[in-house]
Amino acid sequence: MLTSALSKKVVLGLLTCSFGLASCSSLKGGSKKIASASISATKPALPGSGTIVFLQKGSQVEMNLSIDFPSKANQTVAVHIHEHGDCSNEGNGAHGHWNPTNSKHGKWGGSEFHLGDIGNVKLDNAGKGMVKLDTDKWSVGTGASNDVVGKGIIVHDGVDDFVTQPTGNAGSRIGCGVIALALK
Ligand SMILES: [Cu+2]
Ligand SMILES: [Zn+2]
Repeated sequence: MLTSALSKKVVLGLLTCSFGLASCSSLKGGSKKIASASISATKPALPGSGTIVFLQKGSQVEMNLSIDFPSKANQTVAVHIHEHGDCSNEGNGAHGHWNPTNSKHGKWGGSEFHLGDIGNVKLDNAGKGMVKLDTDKWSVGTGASNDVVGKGIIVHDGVDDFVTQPTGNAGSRIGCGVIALALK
């Protein structure tokens, strides 16, 4: 039991540390909460993968997202947290954007936005892209309405216009993952 918990921690440590030194040092505290999701392609014609990690550090949550969709090289794709941790039916099981504050869809940090509105990710010429976000608007493993655990992460085929309600007109869903608590 102890051994498996420890090895899990080491694996996650490596995963998180690959995103940067700040995440590595914060793991040393031992009491941090981490949630993560592995993102898989929903359509065989548009292969891809990704990882998202949420690390709670005091009142702040640090999010690191990394995606790799070769067919979308040199393009921009929208990524949101959706309300259900359900990737069935090509990601449509995740339903709409996670919106516990009953806000309008918008751009993160704007006057109004969903708590799931991570936004657009620019992919490089290999189809890889990364986003880092620090916020006190989310929590990890608290069971509160702003807890990211149990939600879905969706990668879209198109760009979020930040205006169209309630979706941002971001197109179909090409990637999906379920956010789960990784360790306490
Ligand atoms: Cu979405
Ligand atoms: Zn939204």
